[in-house]
Amino acid sequence: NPHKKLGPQINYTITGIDAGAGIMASTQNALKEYPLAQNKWQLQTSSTAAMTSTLAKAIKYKQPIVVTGWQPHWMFKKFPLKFLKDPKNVYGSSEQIHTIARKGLAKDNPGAYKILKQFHWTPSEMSDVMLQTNASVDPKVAADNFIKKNPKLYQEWTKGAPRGNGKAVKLTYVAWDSEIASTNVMAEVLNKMGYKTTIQALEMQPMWASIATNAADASLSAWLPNTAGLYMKQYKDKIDDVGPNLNGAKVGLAVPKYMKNINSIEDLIN
Ligand code: PBE
Repeated sequence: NPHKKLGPQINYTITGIDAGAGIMASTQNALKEYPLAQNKWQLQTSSTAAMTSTLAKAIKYKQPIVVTGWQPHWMFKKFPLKFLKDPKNVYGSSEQIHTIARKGLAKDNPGAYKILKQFHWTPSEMSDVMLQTNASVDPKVAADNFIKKNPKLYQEWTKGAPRGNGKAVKLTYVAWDSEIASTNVMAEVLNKMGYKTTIQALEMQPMWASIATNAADASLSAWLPNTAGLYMKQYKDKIDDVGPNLNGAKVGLAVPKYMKNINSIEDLIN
């Protein structure tokens, strides 16, 4: 019923993901700024998997739901979703995903560093890998498939870089679908170039710390300037910001398109 107030229908709840995610911190800010919290709204912590499965169920029955949403992610391909307008710009307009490296990597391993620096792709290229893994293809196989299909990209990324001759590279990442995709592609690219790459999934804080303390070489998981902004602020003197590996990422609140009267975060409290 479009004339019924939204809040009571969904228990004033925004369905979120894991507590450590930047989108959760941004949503806490949104609760204050709009002000949603003052109007009974709350953010429910869960996981990406639980959020997408709750979303799938709501969409199946055309029920209202508000989720923490971001792109690139297969949820926007699989479900009819729209971002809510954010007139107070709490989530920032557009995000980039950056590659960060430990200080000293450029000097110790200039070949791997060059490849990391030259690695750049589009949301739709990243989505190709994510859709494969979402269809249960092993991430390593999905990465390999992608490289085979995109020899030109492989050439661009590795251009002018020396062979690795077994030199070790350790990548850390946060196990979001997007970073599972990028990290596995990078590992396969480095391995094809003769480097010996290991990858390790960590929570957000230890991932940043691993680069800042030289425990790992690089990570492709830094959503900036907003989503991981607090970590960048904390670690910016202790890491090397190699630069963006993807432009045009976006973070915010999302609802199914059939919620025609809800188009802005401000509409949640009307
Ligand atoms: N995300 C996906 C992450 C970054 C990648 C938007 C859920 C977050 O920290 O919120």
